[in-house]
Amino acid sequence: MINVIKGLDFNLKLLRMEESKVKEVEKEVDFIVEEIRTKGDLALHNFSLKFDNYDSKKYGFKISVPEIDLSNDFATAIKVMIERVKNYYIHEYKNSWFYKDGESILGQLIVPVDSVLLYVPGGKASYPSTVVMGLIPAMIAGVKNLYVTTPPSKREDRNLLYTLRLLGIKELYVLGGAHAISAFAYGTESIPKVDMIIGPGNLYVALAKKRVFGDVNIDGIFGPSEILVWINYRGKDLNLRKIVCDFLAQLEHSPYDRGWMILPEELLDKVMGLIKEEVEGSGRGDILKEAIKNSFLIIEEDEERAINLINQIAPEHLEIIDFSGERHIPYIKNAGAIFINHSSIFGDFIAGPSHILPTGGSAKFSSGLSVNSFLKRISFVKLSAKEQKILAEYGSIIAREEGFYMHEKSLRNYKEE
Ligand code: HSO
Ligand code: ZN
Repeated sequence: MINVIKGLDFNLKLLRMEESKVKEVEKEVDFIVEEIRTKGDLALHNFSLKFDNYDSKKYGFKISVPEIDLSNDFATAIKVMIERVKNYYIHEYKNSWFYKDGESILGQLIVPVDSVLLYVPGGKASYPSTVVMGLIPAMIAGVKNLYVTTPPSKREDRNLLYTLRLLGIKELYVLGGAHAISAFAYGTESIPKVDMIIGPGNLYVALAKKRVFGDVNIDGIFGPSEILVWINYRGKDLNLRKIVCDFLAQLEHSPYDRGWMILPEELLDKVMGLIKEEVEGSGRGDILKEAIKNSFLIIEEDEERAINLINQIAPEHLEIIDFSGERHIPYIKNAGAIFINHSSIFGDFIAGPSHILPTGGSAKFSSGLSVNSFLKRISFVKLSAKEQKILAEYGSIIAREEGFYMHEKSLRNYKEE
């Protein structure tokens, strides 16, 4: 059953994942990554067979995405989703900027990375929405080479294939897990090395991304889903079942998902009853039963303390239920995405922003996937001769004090010209 705790008793230790489990997987991931890096395709074939029960020697590492004619309600819905995600990201600021300083010009060039791999998770569910949420921001950023991989078990997923085609992706790699991440991070005889790897995945994928970071860029460590719902409202129109469903929706992806609900004591019994009812009636009850064990109902009625808890937890999704949720916005510093009034579930598919969001407290220092995730900033400097002469004086003094002979000499050349 779900944990119940008083706000004042909640502490960050309760947020940690079981460390021994993570350490164990980390070791395994280290081994897999190194095998691929040093042995290339040969190791990749072995891991495909071992972990995915897929004979890549026989069937290859990629398939061509067939043109599927879907004229059902999914086809309509995914097209609406694509339009909404495009409309959202088209607003994101991504322009280079320059200014004139006398005769000099300075600025910043904004340039996309050249190649990106999107990892689409396997498992029990299907994730065409993740294709949209990952690829559209990359396309708007101007990334030229986009690759997509997914575990081989998903190679006949019609909705996935249809969505890939809609977005112009003609090849799908059928590699999953840590071996897929390592193959694209370092390249093998058959797999291209990319500049950046994005997308959510299980613990293996998340740890592999962490492991290869530095050799390639990654979007972040986006692990099991999370939600924090803050009920700060007691009006008659409070629809607790709707809130509980929003809450549980984020807990049904995997047994590692986590939720927190901050609520007044008077609502506790009702909410617990509804959670029990909904979990029992759910088609994914087994996962939910595990995920609620990692989750907390936190009794807290003081606004300042509630906001403090939110900022400490830094949840992936934050849903605020209040008569005017917006009034709290200036105080929320850490969250992947904020949803005012019963709307967190829209964020998964159809609101507009990407559902690839920071988890595990990483919203304290990082952001969800967006156009900017794919952009690099290159400094631009064109100094006039006059400015070079003036600045050389100051620059050479700093060089001298730092003890760099050639730096100082180089700067002096400009002074004396
Ligand atoms: N809630 C997930 C995204 C997703 N849900 C995709 C279903 N499909 C992100 O935390
Ligand atoms: Zn979801």
